[in-house]
Amino acid sequence: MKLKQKFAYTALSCMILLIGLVLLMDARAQAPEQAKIAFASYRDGIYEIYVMDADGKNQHNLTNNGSASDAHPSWSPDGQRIAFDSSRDGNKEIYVMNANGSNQRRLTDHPAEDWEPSWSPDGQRIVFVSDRDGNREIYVMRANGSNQRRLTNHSASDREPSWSPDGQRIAFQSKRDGNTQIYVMDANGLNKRRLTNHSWKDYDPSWSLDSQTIVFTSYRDGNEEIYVMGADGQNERRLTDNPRNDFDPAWSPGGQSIAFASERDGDVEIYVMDADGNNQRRLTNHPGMDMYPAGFDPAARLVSPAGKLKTTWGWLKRTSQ
Ligand SMILES: [Ca+2]
Ligand SMILES: [Ca+2]
Ligand SMILES: [Ca+2]
Ligand SMILES: [Ca+2]
Repeated sequence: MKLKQKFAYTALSCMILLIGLVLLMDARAQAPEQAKIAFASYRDGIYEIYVMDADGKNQHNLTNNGSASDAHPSWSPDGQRIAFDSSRDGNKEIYVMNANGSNQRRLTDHPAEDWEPSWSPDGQRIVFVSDRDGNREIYVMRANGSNQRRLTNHSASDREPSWSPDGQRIAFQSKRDGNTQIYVMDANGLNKRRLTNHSWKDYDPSWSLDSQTIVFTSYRDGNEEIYVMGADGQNERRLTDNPRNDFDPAWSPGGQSIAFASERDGDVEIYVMDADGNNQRRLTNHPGMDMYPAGFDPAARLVSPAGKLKTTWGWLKRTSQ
């Protein structure tokens, strides 16, 4: 009897280990092996989600539905999936797809506009914008679309949420003090506070990997430029200096560079620069508008405080003991 129990226990352990390994291999099969940038492009006559290598090579269309606008890509922290918004059902909804464009499915289902998704660093939740309660507010839901609830509650427009990589805070832009400025709140929606205070608009916040710095767009110089500041709103400094618009900054998860959109060459293209603003270079070159870049770097996944693979390995280790 004891031997039988031991055999059953061993068989069960092996089975669980096998399932775990299959899940892990599946995760690795779907996540890109090298750094990628997803973005939205108008080159096909309507916005589609594209992906390219970090050096601009291998650009291809992931959504490819032709009839509706797909924009605002956001990578899951493990690189397996991309959340985005789409108007394919008549109004904007949040969708998710695998990193190769397969298995596109809807997460929200509301007659109001739902858009601008951003994944939590543990991969469990997605923060987004909706005007379902009469004006633009920030909402959060589980990554499968369940348990949707509101985090802001203000008559002014609240938009562009960005979850800090340490999971603690959500940066966003709000008009609540008259003009669009950058704010931050705890991940549960409490403790909202303003980070920028300028007579011209500041918007599009994106966090550095260490959650210490926020990159954003400002109109304070008479055209859009990219700025960075500390997570407390101190030490603002300009990274771009170009008479045309520079906007949509997105920190690469590896922390080495910042992708952004710029009109400096006539139409909107995706550019990248070092985190200090040096070495600005163009990645796309197409007469259609290319914007909303979002980076994924498999190297960053290993150092991420909420790295999903590490969790999986830990679980496997515990299970096999
Ligand atoms: Ca909707
Ligand atoms: Ca609001
Ligand atoms: Ca500029
Ligand atoms: Ca272009």
